[in-house]
Amino acid sequence: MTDCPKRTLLLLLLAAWGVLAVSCSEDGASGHAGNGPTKPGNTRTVKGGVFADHYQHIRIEAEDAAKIESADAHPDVGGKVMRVVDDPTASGGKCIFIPDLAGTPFGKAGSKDDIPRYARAVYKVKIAVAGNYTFWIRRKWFDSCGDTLYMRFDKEGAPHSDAHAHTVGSDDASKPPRWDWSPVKEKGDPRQFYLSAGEHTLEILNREDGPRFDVIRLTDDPDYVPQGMAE
Ligand SMILES: [Ca+2]
Repeated sequence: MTDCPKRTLLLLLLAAWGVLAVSCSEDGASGHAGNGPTKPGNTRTVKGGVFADHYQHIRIEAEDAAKIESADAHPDVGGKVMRVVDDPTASGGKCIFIPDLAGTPFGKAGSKDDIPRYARAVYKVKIAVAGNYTFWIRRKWFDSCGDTLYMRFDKEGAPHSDAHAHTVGSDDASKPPRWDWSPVKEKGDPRQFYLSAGEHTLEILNREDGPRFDVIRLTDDPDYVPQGMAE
């Protein structure tokens, strides 16, 4: 019985620790505001224990664009330059596709089309926490003349390929082409875009013909590298 006060104190300390632990966990989980649910796979181990990842993670299915504005493709291809297609190898079973020879903003698709053909997919992105974000896109390039896209934030209405349009791609010569992730790069590293809290417009614009793109990821974790479908 002489142990009782000590035992009570121990229990109180354990209870306090439990409250603290739950508080930390909830705080970390609430940091995952974005356009899609974030799964527990984003937790990471740091010195002294395991903490919930406090970074922002936004995941967008490419085919869920707020709108796609596209010129008609070259008549030999038909349809639009940029279109949503079924693809069993894509996340959600769909991706956006720019067929080979459909057209480019430079007026060349192979050797038979000298008319500029513009296309873009537009996304509305809600940023909960201002910061420097990296942009990743799950894509399947076609060939060395079909392995780039443009992207830009908050420049809707600007000329198609102006200084605000960043090229993503030209980074994988795998044959056959494969699904993989590309960031916008700056000096070899993923480029960081400062995004204030609030809504932003993200555009993916055509540059070459042939690419498919499937999922977009934005994160303020500079070390994050998406794998697989990054669900
Ligand atoms: Ca998809």
